Amino acid sequence: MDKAWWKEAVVYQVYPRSFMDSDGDGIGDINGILMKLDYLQELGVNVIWLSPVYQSPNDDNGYDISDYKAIMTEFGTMADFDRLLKAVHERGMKIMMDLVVNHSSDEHPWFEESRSSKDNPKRDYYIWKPGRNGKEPNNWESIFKGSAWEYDERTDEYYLHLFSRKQPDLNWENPKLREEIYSIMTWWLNKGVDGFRMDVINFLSKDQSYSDGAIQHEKQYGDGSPFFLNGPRIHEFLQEINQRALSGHDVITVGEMPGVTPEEAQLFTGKDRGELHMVFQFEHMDLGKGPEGKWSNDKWKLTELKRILSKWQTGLEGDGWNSLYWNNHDQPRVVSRFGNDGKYRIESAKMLAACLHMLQGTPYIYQGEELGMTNVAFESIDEYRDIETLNSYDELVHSHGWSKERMMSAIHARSRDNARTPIQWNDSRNGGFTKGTPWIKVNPNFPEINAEKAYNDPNSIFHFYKKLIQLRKEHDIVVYGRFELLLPDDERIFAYTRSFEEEKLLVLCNFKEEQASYTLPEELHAYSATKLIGNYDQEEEGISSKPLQPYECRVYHLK
Ligand code: TEU
Repeated sequence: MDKAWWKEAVVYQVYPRSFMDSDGDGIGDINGILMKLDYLQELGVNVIWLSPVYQSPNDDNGYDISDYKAIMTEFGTMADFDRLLKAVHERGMKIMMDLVVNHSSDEHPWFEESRSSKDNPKRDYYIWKPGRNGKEPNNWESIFKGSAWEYDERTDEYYLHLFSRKQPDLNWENPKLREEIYSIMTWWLNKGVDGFRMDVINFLSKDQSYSDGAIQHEKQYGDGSPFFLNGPRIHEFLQEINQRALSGHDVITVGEMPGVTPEEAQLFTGKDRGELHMVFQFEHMDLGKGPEGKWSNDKWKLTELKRILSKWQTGLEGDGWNSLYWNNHDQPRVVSRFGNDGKYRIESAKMLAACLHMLQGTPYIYQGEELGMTNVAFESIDEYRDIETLNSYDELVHSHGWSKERMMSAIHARSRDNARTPIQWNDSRNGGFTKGTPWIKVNPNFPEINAEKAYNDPNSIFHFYKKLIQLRKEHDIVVYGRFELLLPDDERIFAYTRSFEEEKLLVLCNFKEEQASYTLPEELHAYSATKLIGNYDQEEEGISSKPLQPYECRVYHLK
């Protein structure tokens, strides 16, 4: 297995709007991140992934960019950014930027030109089509609900927007547009940024037929994804991004890829392919999806979660590389989703952390995960800010007849705003996030769950994460060991080994509130075992035969 710094790294995702507000306007900012660098350094993370900080009208909180070379006014200035980059580098850490180039904002000057006339030189920077019988060019649904096409009367054509109508898709078929993107990337690389997380990067290449998608469950719109997920030219575009922008820079790259399989990911991340280091796959995040997508919030089974994660572990072994994540700014809080955010919040948050960080791949921590922050349950839809949540409420309650109660309970489980409430720094007003009025309310559990409290408690989730990160630095096996699943049919325990040279790791995680006993393969008992980390204290020699306590995890080093 080839060694690489980005395999050994731990990445921490900052969602700047909700991280720390330095100036009292209620919105997190770059100077706020600067104030918390000591905290991140103490945790031990190597790379900070910044969700978008570019100029944006914030229809989708910065994922709609109107100027790729300017900092969002609410977040600060380019001088603030330069200071942040310098301070991060001085601490031996790196910054990964969010690259959102499947679409821009409709307020980007390119789009303003593009929509102005059919013969404008920038017309083909975006995807324009004439209507079909006075309606949209095809039946595709936008990921944020409604049609994926918006009519523009100025030129009597429709433009494609896979996300909101304020996020028109860029036309990657146009070589001039591609050159613009490479020059933006080069501009940031020359500033010294250390990598890119590439937003929905497997959506770039659209099948040029723009055919109708299949309609499921008597829906109004069709599913266009077969025509834009991993489209015909996607590998060519990624290789070109490398040749024209990334080559010669020792940076980290990860592509966000809904709908990707391990076979495709192998092509995206294979070491001789010149595409990406790793991808964010979504199969484990899609557990519980039903007829109404994520809002169905169906039950999930541990055997399914294990099957998916093991398939990815073995599928990319040796050549590709995995990213490891439980949550991000689009997903519910993991302790509420796969753990227990009540009685066993601390135990289950630690168990989930160990379960993920001991897998093979580069781990990503989403801000607040290291504190065991939980989902939030605002009473009224008026307290929500996320465009996907608001549009879905509108559609399901107003057009599909869902009761408000049913929708609010789906929102409490699945809304993206679960991840976007401000970081709880201490038990002062607004959890210490802002001296003003926060742009979205703070989770009311901040007096109990906050960074100051966690920092002062050696048994906290924070210190557990710190130890996991430390173990990664001390043991090659944590980074490079080969994964093997144990007990595949067990609905309570996620158990696996990692193997590297003569050593093994044994990881045992109980996902349930009840005790769980287990029988391990005989050969494991032949090793001498030391416990590396666990979330219940019991120190004894060798692999314990005692049942696992509720949400207990144990990691043994076998030699
Ligand atoms: O997300 C892409 C994506 O497909 C997700 O939107 C996901 O399907 C959805 O959030 C599930 O609820 C990326 C960004 O991470 C997200 O924040 C942006 O809204 C989106 O792209 C558009 O840029």
